Amino acid sequence: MLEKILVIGSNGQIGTELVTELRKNYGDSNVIACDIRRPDYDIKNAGPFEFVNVLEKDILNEIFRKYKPTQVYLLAALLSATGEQNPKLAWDLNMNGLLNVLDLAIEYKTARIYWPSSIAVFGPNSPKVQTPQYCVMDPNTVYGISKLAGERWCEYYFQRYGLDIRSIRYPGLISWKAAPGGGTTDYAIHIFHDALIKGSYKSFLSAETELPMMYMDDAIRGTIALMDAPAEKINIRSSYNLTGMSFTPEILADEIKKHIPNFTLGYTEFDPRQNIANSWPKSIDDSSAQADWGWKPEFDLSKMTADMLKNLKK
Ligand code: AKB
Repeated sequence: MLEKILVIGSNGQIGTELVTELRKNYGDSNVIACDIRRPDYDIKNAGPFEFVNVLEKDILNEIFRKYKPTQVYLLAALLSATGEQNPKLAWDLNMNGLLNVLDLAIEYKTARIYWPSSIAVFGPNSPKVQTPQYCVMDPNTVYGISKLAGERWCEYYFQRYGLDIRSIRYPGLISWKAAPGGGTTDYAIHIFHDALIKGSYKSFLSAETELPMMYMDDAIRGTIALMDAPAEKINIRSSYNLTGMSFTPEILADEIKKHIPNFTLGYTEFDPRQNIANSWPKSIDDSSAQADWGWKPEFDLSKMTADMLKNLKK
């Protein structure tokens, strides 16, 4: 079957890399990048681009009518830190954007939908270590609340309408191609830039704050693997736990020092993102993803650090 793929939120940290990879697999003209901002990267030259605000359902409807997509990746969202600055907007975008896409997917018989969830669905009373797929979930950020509600909607649309929707609970994503977009885990990207430019970094999270993380190459590979898996292998229609590694700012700094021996790590005064990080898991049990569709990360802390520094130096 000829695939037509919409990537909504194509200019963000994930979208930038996902569009490139999907275009390699399906052909440039079959992957339509959509965003509210003009693309900065190769995306605009390589294939089609549409200005779309996921909250403007009429315009979104026109895009569905024009392309009749077989797959949609909905990446447009406000993340944890920016969400706390504008909770109502975060709820509106994260929730109504999803419902708009789900409804249009039913109307236009879109075969498969991808929607990202996050470790932010867990909260202060969730188990912190090797957090299981199913446990207490009491998120206390608007981002986490919207992602947990979104997961429930995804499962509901699957059960009620048979919509083939697939999802991953991303940990912090580390990448060098596009800037991160207002998350709590962003320190793990800023630290690399500052290490190379200034030789030092001030972390807004404390030395011992351990969080689950993943290198973008693994995240893109995992996302496409989940979308390519046969439907009968997908036993979880809310969202799959997934992880690559876990570390603290101190452990990451020690790894960076292996490449930049004079690098020093300091800490800022208390930052509200610390409270968000404190409510999240330290590590994730992703055995369901491993068993159902063969998930296996390729990047650990040392391989990721070496690759980040090599690419950012360029
Ligand atoms: C964030 O920090 O908000 C995101 C996430 C973990 O979903 N990176």
